[in-house]
Amino acid sequence: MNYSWLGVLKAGLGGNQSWTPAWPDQEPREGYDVVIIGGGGHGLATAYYLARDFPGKKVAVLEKGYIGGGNTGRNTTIVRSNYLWDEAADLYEHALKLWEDLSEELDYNVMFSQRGVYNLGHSLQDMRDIERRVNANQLNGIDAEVVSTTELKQRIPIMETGAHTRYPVLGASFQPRGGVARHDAVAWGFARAAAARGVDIIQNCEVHALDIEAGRIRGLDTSRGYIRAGQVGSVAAGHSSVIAAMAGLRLPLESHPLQAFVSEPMKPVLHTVVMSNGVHGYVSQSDKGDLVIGAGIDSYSGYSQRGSPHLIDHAAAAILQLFPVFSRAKINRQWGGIVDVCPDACPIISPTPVEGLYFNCGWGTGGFKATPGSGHVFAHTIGQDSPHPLALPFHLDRFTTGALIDEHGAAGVAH
Ligand code: FAD
Ligand code: PYC
Repeated sequence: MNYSWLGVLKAGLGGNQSWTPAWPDQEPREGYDVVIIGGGGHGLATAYYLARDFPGKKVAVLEKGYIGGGNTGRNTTIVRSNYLWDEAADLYEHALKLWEDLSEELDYNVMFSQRGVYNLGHSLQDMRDIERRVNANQLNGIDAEVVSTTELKQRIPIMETGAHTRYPVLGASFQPRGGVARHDAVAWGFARAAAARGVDIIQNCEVHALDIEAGRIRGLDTSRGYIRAGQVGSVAAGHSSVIAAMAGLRLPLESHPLQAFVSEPMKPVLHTVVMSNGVHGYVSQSDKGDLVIGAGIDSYSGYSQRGSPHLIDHAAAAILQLFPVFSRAKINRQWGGIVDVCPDACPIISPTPVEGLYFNCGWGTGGFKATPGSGHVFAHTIGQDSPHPLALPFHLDRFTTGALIDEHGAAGVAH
């Protein structure tokens, strides 16, 4: 292919007829060894690692809309691994290590930018929690430091930290290796690399029912017909409870809208990511220049990918208290996604009582950062029919044994 500007111009004017698609648009086959429900980042990553690590298996991803059109394409792309408890820290750090080589692994630029993530403290209790979490992170070999207000002001001069403000900033945790990535590129990169290894990516294919016989999965009824399946992995984020109900299972999940918005693009002004759990807001600046701002979840449960405007209003007001310099920026777009929230703010990565049926869900407001790690451990869990050691603590059993992993503090977004 000719990549000169003239070549690109000619191809564009000719309707890009000479370009090969990044992944083929597949018709469903009669059956597969493994079917993944959900073409978000996690589903596509699972398919990629299955194809890479279990090359004998024929794998398909079924997506009811277009790939990345769920939370993957709606999230605010913050990546970090500074979780409190060992089990969660290990899982998210595994993902962060994979992020560091992901563009190379996929031969696709996912624009992973390690610009650092600050989590602000606004009260003495916030600061005690931050110190505890930073200590725990350091013990787990995760880069983390406590930053004083004076230091913060030097690093982010446009941030209002003073004691007279509505949200005085008493300090922060900082993870230098945290940052952001380009969300669609993550979906596209995994799709392209998975397809290159023989995975069928089937869009506009909604799963309507699961065919279960004698306690074992046999196949799926879809909007494009019946598909046989030896194993099925559900990675459907906000719709996980809907899929579980098809198998007669009830998962400990609530689906809530989570909203975000972007400003008009502007010149580079904020070179890092700033989050505040207390204020219920966070902000970063995309490579395109828009301020990317989000809030806590809407308090009601539901499946509308919209949410209610007062949360956006609240988040904008809070961010403006911290960054009065943004007060004249215009809001360009607002949207919502549906997140599936677990009682302990940790995911479920687990086999189920139905043989051959597995769930990967419950990432709530924070699953984007886990995408490669989640896909990797879920692929192992399905491929070996046995949980990956990093996935074991996130087994469904924990809701009966009581071995919950409470990550509400580190989840970073209020729920
Ligand atoms: P999705 O991308 O939602 O993929 C699931 C797919 O399943 C969807 O494409 C859906 O169409 C498909 N599906 C559902 N039902 C069916 C069916 N019956 N048949 C076929 N397909 C089906 N996380 C972070 O780590 N950092 C952040 O900064 C961050 N910000 C966020 C901001 C917002 C506004 C939102 C909404 C979420 C945010 N998250 C963040 C959370 C993160 O987006 C999710 O945890 C993560 O993207 C989940 O990925 P996924 O691949 O599991 O889900
Ligand atoms: O989990 O870091 C996170 C996050 C930031 C915004 C939404 N989720």
